Amino acid sequence: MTRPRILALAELKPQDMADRLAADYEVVRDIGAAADVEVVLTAGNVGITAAQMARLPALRLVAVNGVGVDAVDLAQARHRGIAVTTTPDVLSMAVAEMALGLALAAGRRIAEGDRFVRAGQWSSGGKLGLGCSVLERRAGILGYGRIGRRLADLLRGMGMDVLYTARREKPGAPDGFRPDALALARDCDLLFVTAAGGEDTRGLVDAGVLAALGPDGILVNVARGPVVDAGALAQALDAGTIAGAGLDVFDDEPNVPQALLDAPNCVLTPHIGSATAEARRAMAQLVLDNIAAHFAGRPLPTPYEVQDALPLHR
Ligand code: 8YV
Repeated sequence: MTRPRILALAELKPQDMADRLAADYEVVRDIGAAADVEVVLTAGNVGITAAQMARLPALRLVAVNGVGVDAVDLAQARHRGIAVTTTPDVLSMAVAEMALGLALAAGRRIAEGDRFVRAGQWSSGGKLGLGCSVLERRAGILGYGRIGRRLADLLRGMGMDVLYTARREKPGAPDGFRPDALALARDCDLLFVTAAGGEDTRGLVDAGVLAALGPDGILVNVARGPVVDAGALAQALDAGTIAGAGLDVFDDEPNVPQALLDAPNCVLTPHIGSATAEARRAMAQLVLDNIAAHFAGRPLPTPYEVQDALPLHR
């Protein structure tokens, strides 16, 4: 029996999940040889452009291995009636714990301390400056979607006061609402960015928001690089307008601006928020389930919900 052909613009991990994909489908990697394919596998940070879609006349499903759809041309998908699926919920804890880890690493100078020890500065009598407490401070969540709320649960469970901003106040939410990023930054010490990427959130964290966060403030971004104005952030770190930052995402991955590479009070990781074996296995399973449902003519298990794309208040 011939296996359906699918175009893979991204890979599945761990390897046994990629093997399962390859067992059930003929996996094509060259878009030039995919004019007949109905399904594209892509990732949150890879996506698919309108120009790529135009080369795929038979396309019916874009299966994203991730939750971000900012790199998918949604308008074109809608126009052509192409379904989009994502992998919600199963990665929320992984990304939330990454955000917490970055806050701890920045506030308690963990990465800096590691470099300090390895460079022999401790053994040669050096002293690392004081850090600041993380869990005894007030957290602000910018973007109260699935990941933001998972992070809020985690932080509240550890005794932190948590505030959030979102498109609108969520009735019954256990955390305090602020109407926009500026008001949130004014009232919190740790600002966690978990908002969706895309034009609506580009530059949401700007120089004004960083100034409002203040000289003891820490910024963590596990969402998308462009939500934070990287130039303003580099300046704020250099000038001491904020105390530190933890960044897992960047404008032009895998390239990181030199000013951030040079900032000692900035912890950098290579977009690994969802990169736990557990989360990646569950994500891959959802990708396989969505593709199988498409070919069987069944409802898609996790279609992307359009209301998730509404803009966040500025
Ligand atoms: C992954 C992500 O890096 O979910 C997203 O949108 O950016 C991340 O989880 C990526 O999608 C891995 O496939």
